[in-house]
Amino acid sequence: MVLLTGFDAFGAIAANPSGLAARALHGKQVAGHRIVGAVLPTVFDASTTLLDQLLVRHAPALVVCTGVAAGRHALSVERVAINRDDAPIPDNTGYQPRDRSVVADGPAAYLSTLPVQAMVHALQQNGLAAELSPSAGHYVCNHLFYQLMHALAREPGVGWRGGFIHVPPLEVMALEHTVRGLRLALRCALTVGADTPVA
Ligand code: PCA
Repeated sequence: MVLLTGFDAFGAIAANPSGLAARALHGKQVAGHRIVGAVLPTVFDASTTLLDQLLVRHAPALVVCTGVAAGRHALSVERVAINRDDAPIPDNTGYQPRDRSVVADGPAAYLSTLPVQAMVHALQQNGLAAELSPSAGHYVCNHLFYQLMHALAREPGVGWRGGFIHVPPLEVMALEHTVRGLRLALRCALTVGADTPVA
């Protein structure tokens, strides 16, 4: 199976397309794999705990975590998770870490192990707005992305490929396009071999 996570509502985001898309794709098949879609709370600690539980329970072949990013106009495949929490607003429990490590003794950053170039190319070929993104920010999404890559680095057998995609708000991209894009992204990550830059 493959694991696809999204987040719930937070801050000014009343309906989070990432969580809605994960729910819409739950139980669907992609490239011979069943999708387990999960909605995580927009909470630093609890999102990580739940992700760890899902990794242990499902041992997924592929993990793609997603969240919404205000101001983005394209499906944004993230390149890198950095070891820094610096929350511009509190999470859904009121916790607001400022300039703290995600993992105290962890490496400065992890690169996504998804075929990020091929995924952006596949999305664009299918008529969707898509881009490579150099930063997942400093809030709960980057935190979860870093924790995911840290877990996969410690236990490579759990799932070789993992990474993060930011999606635009619902006012910018209709949910059906986000859902279609995430399914295409999963298919690409399951079927392409080594990633290569696409001209
Ligand atoms: N987006 C936030 C956290 C939850 C979400 O969907 C972020 O970009 O960090």
